[in-house]
Amino acid sequence: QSGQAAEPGNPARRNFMKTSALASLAGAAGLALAGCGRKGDQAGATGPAKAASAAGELSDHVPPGQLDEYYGFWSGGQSGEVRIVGVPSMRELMRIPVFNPDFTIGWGVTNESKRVLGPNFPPGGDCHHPHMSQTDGHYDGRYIFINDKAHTRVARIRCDVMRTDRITDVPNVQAIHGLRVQRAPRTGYVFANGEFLIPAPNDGRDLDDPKKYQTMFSALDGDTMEVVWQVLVDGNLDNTEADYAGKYAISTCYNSERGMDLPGTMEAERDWVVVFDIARIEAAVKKGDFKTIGSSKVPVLDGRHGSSFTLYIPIPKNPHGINASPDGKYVVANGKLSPTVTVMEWSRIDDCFAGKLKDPRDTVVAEPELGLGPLHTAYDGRGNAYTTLFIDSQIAKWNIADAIAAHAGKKVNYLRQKIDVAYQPGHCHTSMGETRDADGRWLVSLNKFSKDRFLPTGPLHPDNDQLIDISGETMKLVADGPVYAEPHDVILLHRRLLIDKVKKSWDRDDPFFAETVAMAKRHGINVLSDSKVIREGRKVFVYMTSAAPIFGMGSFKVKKGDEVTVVVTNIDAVEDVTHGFCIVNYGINMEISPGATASATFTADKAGVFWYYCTFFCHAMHMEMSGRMLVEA
Ligand code: CUK
Ligand code: CUA
Ligand code: CA
Repeated sequence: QSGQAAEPGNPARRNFMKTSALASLAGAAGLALAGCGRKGDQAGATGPAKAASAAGELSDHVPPGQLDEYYGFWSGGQSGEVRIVGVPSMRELMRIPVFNPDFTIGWGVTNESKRVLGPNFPPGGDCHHPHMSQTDGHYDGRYIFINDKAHTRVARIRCDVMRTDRITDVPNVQAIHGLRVQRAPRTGYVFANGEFLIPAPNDGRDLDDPKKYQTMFSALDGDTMEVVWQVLVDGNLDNTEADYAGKYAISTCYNSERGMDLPGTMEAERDWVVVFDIARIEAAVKKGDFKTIGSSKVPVLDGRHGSSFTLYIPIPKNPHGINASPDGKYVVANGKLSPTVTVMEWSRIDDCFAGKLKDPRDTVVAEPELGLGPLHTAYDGRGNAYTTLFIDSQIAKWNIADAIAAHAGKKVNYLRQKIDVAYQPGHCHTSMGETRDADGRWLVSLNKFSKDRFLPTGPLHPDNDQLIDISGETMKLVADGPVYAEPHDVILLHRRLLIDKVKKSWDRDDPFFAETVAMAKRHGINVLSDSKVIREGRKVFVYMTSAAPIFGMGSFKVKKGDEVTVVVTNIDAVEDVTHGFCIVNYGINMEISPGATASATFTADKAGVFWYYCTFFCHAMHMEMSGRMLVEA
């Protein structure tokens, strides 16, 4: 690839995008952005680097039959799902329904999925931040946790079967945005930010008294998925992060003003990050130093200014992302409306909690100016950081040690390079970059706008997730990856962490369908061999096997008005022979992969003949894999 490949699209279009983004931000509040100059360009590398990389350049080409080196787990935004994408090929491998109904596998249709979603699950979700469980700062391959901003929930995905297994409603708050996991000694806690300010309890009181609105930081137990404590904060909460020692969590706040509208959130020159001292919080919970709100039993601690277990560090202006460096030493808050990012040192946070610093700002060791709209920062494990600049449509590469030296007054240039991305990046993420194993090979820039980069698809454009080689001295754009709306964040992990842990068929004793199998047992059914109808009053249970190309039952009869539960067990032992079970005109479809049992319950409210058939192409005689449900009037 030539260096020219790094020059995206049409420069005039780029400038137009920047101007309009600036105008709308500034215009909304009648404010100009602070530090609007392009001083950040002093590295002289806004365009692609011309120098050839000393290291071999990386390619996105993965030949047919070859496996990708990395798993990428992409959040699906308001689609409510998570996607598995191979990196570097950027091929979508699988979708994992989480908060969204999905007719392909019957998520929201099957009883097994409804047990996870809850019986009256609300439609959809808005998931931003997927993070894998860790042990001592390394991915451990157990779970991926993800937030739902739309319905104030946190979900867990099992990585052995790539299926959502728990969803927890978080009480006392509204809209979970930031989400991270405890890195050490293990996950452990899952930290979740409540973003919006609401009355407590939110039952109709104090509607017109925003001074009484509040929000909280929540910790879930990653093993039980229970909310174990909450901490009331000043301001609101945006993104969150954890340290590498297991001592702290830290969240950005963009609304220290407690504004109820856009201008209101932009009044102050500085907002803050709030640091949570986990040991002190646990001690306070143990001591009973908490209250509960409404019908929730979750301990709520008061972590507002003056509390001994929180620390508020002023940060310019409406900070957004917060990212800990993989050496375990620093954490970076991204300024959004300030052209700066703020680097804090964890050991100084220790000192501040210990009363050894007189000003919380003394935890700050650098505040480099990078460009317009810094949102998120990623790391290469070689001392460099990569920050997305939303308004500039660039990634800025900068050196942490040099930024600290510059802050101390030395004449050094911490900026290494800026690369144009297309267009308007939100998150960026490096391979293994949120763990001690950051390997500095790939960076993905999750761009919110694709504009002119792809064939037109109607007024709704895909996002553009760009793959950038960071293995050498200079960043190189390698590939564009169009994606369906709207991934916010991604994690990239080496395949060695999962490739042997992922099951290729279901274990018969898997908890995901254990309740259904136990029900069969109560009915005297061996689901591996029996195809039988059991009637209990108006409830009818239809058990059948499936083995390519035949269901264990060619027809069954029920009466109009019966509540029917169909239970299908795939007894094909052959890897990849998945069956589906769809009843025509009845809204039922479910996927049954090898070794699985799946079930769905519905009311037979239409009399007549209704064919059921297999929806996954499983055999030469797949079309013939069908049967009849006979509903007597
Ligand atoms: S994000 Cu959720 S609003 Cu920067 Cu993680 Cu965009
Ligand atoms: Cu079974 Cu198609
Ligand atoms: Ca603010």
